[in-house]
Amino acid sequence: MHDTPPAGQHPLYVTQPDLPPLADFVASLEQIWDSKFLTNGGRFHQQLEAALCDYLGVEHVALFNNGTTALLTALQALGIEGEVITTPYSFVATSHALLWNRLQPVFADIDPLTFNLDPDRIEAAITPRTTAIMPVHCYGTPCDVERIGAIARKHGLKVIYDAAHAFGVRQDGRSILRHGDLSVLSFHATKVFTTFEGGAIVCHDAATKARIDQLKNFGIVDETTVVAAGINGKMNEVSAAFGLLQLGRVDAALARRREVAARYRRLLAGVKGITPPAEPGHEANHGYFPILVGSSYPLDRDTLFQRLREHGIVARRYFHPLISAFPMYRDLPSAAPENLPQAARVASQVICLPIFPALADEDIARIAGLIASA
Ligand code: T4K
Repeated sequence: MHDTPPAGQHPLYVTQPDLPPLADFVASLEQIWDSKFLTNGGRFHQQLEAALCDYLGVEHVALFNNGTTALLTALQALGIEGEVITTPYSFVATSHALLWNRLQPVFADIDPLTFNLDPDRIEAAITPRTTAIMPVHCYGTPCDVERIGAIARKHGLKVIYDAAHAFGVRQDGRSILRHGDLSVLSFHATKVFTTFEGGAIVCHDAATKARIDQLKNFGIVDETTVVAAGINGKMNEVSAAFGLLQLGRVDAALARRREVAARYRRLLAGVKGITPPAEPGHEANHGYFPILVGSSYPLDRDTLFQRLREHGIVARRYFHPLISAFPMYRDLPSAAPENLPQAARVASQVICLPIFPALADEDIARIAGLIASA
């Protein structure tokens, strides 16, 4: 659709999946061919759910065909109604999942340091119609989960974390996914851990997992019983088998991402007007490397972005424009720019630099050099 690599050229994209050896994938495909079981909770699907519970350190994982259907289903599983407080600084799927469920997004501003929902602004946005909060661990940086949890308990609200960026993120030695009522992961090709397309809901009890499993399979309980208007959100066997191969590589991929981030930080330290992401105070996954281009930098953000493109560096302005600026949201009262000053400032300054395990040290130096020499 876009950003497809031109033949013979190798641009440096913002991300690139870390692929297992093709022969390993072919071996998995042979098993699928032999079994003739392609989807609907087959062997690889079951193995991947168990392996992810183990790896992530969580109780229950329900696999999905992508993160967006997982978000849609998470909202259905908890019976969310009315208004949901969320962030304007995210990928559109976060708010689209609310609209698809006929829920009203209420945008609250972000914390300028973490780029995540500011708990003070959440509390100020609560009305009698509010039933839930849907924060995003943006770029994998943990939200202020303690304060969000306290606000939710005080006001009787559900919390669904959009954890699309937060695979493998840990805080105080434990998974960030254990917070909230549900957390939703994305395993899209651009993510730290991928199953081509894919996603998951993490939940804390067997009854909720059973409900989610029904909802992702048309609401079917058995051959003659359908209990809800569910969707088809199932992950297929090819994706699940690929996920198992990925899982075996993910620790090495995370380690290389950490090195890439550290190298960028060293090379960009002291470049006037450029703010690299804060040193993480948690076990990060380095899925993104967002820099802010401030007014003391010689070029404006979009000129630098263009200059990088001219050199074959396909960085991205995640998340500009804000979700609240898109036509289906901008007339909401909470979408008014004066309600979201921090999000607007960050969106006007951000560039996410290429970061992926195969990014070579020379390329990191070339990207940082271009930025430093403007
Ligand atoms: N919530 C949040 C917070 C999210 O960020 C996302 C997805 C979701 C929910 C929804 O989850 P999913 O339903 O997608 O599972 C990409 C991804 O498509 C999207 O998954 C992701 N967030 C978003 C932040 O980024 P685009 O439109 O920027 O993708 P695209 O095709 O421009 O790809 C970006 C770069 O990655 C390209 O320059 C090239 C490279 N690339 C891409 C693909 C598809 C590859 O190297 N290989 C590939 O296969 O949205």
